[in-house]
Amino acid sequence: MQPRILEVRTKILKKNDELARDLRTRFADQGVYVINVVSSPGAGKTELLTALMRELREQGVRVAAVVGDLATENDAVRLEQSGCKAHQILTGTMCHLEADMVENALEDFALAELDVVLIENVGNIVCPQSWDLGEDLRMLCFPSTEGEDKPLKYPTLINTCDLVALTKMDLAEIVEFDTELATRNCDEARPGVPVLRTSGKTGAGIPELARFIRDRAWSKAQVESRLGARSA
Ligand SMILES: Nc1nc2c(ncn2[C@@H]2O[C@H](COP(=O)(O)OP(=O)(O)OP(=O)(O)O)[C@@H](O)[C@H]2O)c(=O)[nH]1
Ligand SMILES: [Mg+2]
Repeated sequence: MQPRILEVRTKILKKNDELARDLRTRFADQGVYVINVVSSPGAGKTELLTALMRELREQGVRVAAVVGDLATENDAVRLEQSGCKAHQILTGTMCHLEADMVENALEDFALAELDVVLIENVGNIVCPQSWDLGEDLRMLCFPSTEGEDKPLKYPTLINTCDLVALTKMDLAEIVEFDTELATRNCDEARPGVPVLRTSGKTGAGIPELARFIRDRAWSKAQVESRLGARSA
């Protein structure tokens, strides 16, 4: 039975990869920069993204969010407190988002009128890693409250990430989080990955994170418009 199960999984992943590739092309055509935000449950994704969207909006970046949860609209409601639009995806029993769910959710948005789309994935430290959503950047939220060794114990997700946001840094001292060791562990699991220190509660590190994203979004838009001009 085992080989048959693997065969089916391969087919589903292939279909997802094809759709993700189409989404990536669409995002490039529309000049929108897309970030897939992953973490364990409760790592502070929604808190961070709400603060981040507020900051990006104040900097003149047009941003919206898509968020996946098994149940409730809670996170979309919280994200909209930033003043930006958010769309909730309910996954039922699924522990990750898939490209077709994102594609359907995006029907709510005029992509050409956005600079950045943030996708808050379902809180899960393993499942989202093999599901490409067509994103430009995958960001792991790693909270101070989880302990420094988590990137080493659960390497699969960080292995696919381009950026780590250490979250809940306002609690670091209280829980005796060794930030230097955690940063070294991130680097061991994913050599060279940038690590930013943040707190959605206090706003620490949010301007730096917003700048990081804005710089990448602008450079993508410049490259795409140059390519567009060349092919026109
Ligand atoms: N002290 C502190 N608490 C935080 C911070 N960020 C989030 N929290 C708290 O941690 C809990 C979980 O935060 P969420 O933002 O809901 O985490 P999440 O990763 O979006 O959770 P799921 O979507 O359920 O996976 C909430 O009680 C937040 O108030 C932070 O920076 N500092
Ligand atoms: Mg959340």
